[in-house]
Amino acid sequence: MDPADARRILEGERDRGLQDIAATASLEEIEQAKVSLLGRKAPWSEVQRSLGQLEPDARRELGRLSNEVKSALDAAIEERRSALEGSAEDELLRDDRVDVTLPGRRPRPGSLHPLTIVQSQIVDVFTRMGYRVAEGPEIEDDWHNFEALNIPPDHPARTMKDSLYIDVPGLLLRTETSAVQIRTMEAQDPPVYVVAPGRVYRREAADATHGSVFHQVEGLAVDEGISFSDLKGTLEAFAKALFGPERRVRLNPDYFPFVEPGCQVAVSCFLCDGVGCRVCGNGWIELLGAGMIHPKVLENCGYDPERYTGFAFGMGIERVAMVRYGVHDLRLFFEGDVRFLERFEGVA
Ligand code: 2NL
Repeated sequence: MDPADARRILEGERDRGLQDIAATASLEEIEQAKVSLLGRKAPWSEVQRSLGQLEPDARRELGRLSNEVKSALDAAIEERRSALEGSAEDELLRDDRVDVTLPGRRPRPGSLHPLTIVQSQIVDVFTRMGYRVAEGPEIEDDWHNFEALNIPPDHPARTMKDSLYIDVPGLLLRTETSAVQIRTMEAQDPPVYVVAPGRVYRREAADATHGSVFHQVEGLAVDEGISFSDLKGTLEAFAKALFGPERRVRLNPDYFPFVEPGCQVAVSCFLCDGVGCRVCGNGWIELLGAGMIHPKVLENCGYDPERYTGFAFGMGIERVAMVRYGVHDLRLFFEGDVRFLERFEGVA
């Protein structure tokens, strides 16, 4: 190869190479440029291979030029490569950017069911007075649900019309949680102070104020020397704890086979304080049934009615929740409509 041609090729390749390298836009293009400038078939390589046939002076001079061209191209390639690597990283950072100041998507909090809220408020009042919580089966036998409670065989509650029997003879869905208290008394000696919250079942046509399942809290205190005034004082403390310190209770005679005497308990209205309003009508809200435990019931549980006396009471949780939260349709408690349930977010 003519030395002048070789020089022209080397200088041309250097100029073309520096331009091509500067024009690359990606790491792949850099690799392609490197092959076309310094690869085996590149013009620079051809010159390099022909150097051996030149005169010593020309070979020395062109050899130096060839090395300079290669160093210049190598340096330009490396510089461009690191520039492109840097911007690839920039691009990645830009695409993956997270704005940590954006408000998060808030998960909607759940809420306790209003019946759960009211049940635990009621139970808490009594556990603070020293009562224990008792639970029992929802399928009961005739003894615990009726017989032990002094409910006679011909009582209407016992008919298929009012109770929900299952297809095992002698068993039914419990109609009150009294059965739990009978079990408690059978299992331990006095003193007994228990509350029994839970689901109970009645055979009733469902409407705004009736369902076939509802919830109850019953309470029971058996000890030596328990009197009717203990019953009244306890229920008064309960009414004040649940509905405010101004509340009073009113007792009217009533009949339940498992108590004697029995009464119906009303609480002075928490809205009008007994004057009469939209919530209560005449100033009083009837909330509980109660009474002194019938001696027959104590005897049925193995207690000596000459030595021990006791009181008992029962209330419907739905009824308490309805007056407390101004709910007029019982079905709202059982339908699970979130528009109703979310009103109780944060209530506890
Ligand atoms: C009501 C009436 C009442 C009782 C429940 C009871 C339990 C035992 C012995 C005696 Cl083991 N009594 N419970 C007494 C009077 C009334 O509930 O209206 N419940 C919603």
